[in-house]
Amino acid sequence: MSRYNEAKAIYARFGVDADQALDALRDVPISIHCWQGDDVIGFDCGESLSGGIQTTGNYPGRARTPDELMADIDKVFSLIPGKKKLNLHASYAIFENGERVGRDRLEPKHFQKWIDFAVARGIGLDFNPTFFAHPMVKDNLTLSSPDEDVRRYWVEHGKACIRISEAFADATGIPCVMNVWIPDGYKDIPADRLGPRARFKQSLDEMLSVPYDKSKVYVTLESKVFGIGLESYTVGSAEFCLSYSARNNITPLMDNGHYHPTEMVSDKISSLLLFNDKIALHVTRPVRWDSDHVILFDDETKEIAKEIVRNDALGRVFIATDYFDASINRVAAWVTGVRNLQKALLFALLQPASLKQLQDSNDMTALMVWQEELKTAPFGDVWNEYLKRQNIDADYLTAIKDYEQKVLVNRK
Ligand code: RNT
Ligand code: ZN
Repeated sequence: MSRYNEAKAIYARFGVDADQALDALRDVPISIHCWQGDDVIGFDCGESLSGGIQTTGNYPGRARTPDELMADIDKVFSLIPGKKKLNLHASYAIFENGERVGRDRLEPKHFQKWIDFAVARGIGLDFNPTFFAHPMVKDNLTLSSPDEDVRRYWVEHGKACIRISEAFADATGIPCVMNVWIPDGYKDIPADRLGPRARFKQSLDEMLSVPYDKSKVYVTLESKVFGIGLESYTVGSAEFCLSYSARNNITPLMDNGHYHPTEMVSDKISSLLLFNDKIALHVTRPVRWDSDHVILFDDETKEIAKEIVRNDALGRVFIATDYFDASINRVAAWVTGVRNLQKALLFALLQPASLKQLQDSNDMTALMVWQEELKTAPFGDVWNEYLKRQNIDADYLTAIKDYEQKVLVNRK
């Protein structure tokens, strides 16, 4: 008997159909962030990263041009099983023939190369306005700025991005998730907490007043607890973003690096599912802060996946990755993180539905025993079978080392 068939028999004894789990996983799209390849720098203005987020490390091989980034993304995609989308930031606009426009003037044509890239690969595109690392970010403020010129500029940027998102959806035939995150905040204790939030609210209202097709573009709003250099006050707090999303029928986005360290996104998903048709996630790994380490196959990632799967919400949660590690091979970082997220989803799909009944009949003894037994069930054999069915090599390090030697080390 093959290892997979043996594993399948063991899972069957738990009441789990492993084949069904593999089929389900194949259809779960993961929106893979483009910004792991170049340390979140982008192509539009070459500013170094700011906005309270930080990439650390200087491992060789950072993608410096659109062609390099696209080549890296192709390498990454070739090593990841299942359904993918590509998640772009506005700062990845590609200007041609010496043309250069501000972020308030971006148009779909500035992303034509990305559209062609996605269409050729049959994948969808997601999008993010880039409200950071730009000279028009004044005093760490964008949409909440008291300077009307600054605020207007970023409102126009947001509007431009909605139009671009709709063009992405039209070109690919796949809805586009457009996520709004602003870094706005203060390092030290502000004298006015209401004003900036009122201006942010006003700016979002203005941005969202552009007509767009809500079946094509899903606008999401990402909250945060604090950023580096912005420790005392964050305009787009959890309460602000949840309330705004609920009132305005947009989708809340939770990044699991954006909460106090003992607060778990896995515990928040069920509440949001009760009050929203759709929710969105940025899956990352915070190490003591929003450090954006590579996603591991760790307890919280599994718990997040379980909350999506056992609440029957695979079709209601937009799952995206968001991490940036420059201290190791970036392609390896990318692939490892996405594969670990997919592993967590598979792990969740291999949990028996009957666990809920144990809880409801208050058999907490059996619940603990089964949950622990499941941890050492032959998960690896099922994962390897998934890779085999998807024609993906289980060993991805050899291919990456080879790519490093042939391509990445020459980027000096
Ligand atoms: C920052 C947010 C945001 C960014 C990306 C690059 O704390 O997580 O999502 O990481 O947009
Ligand atoms: Zn995020």
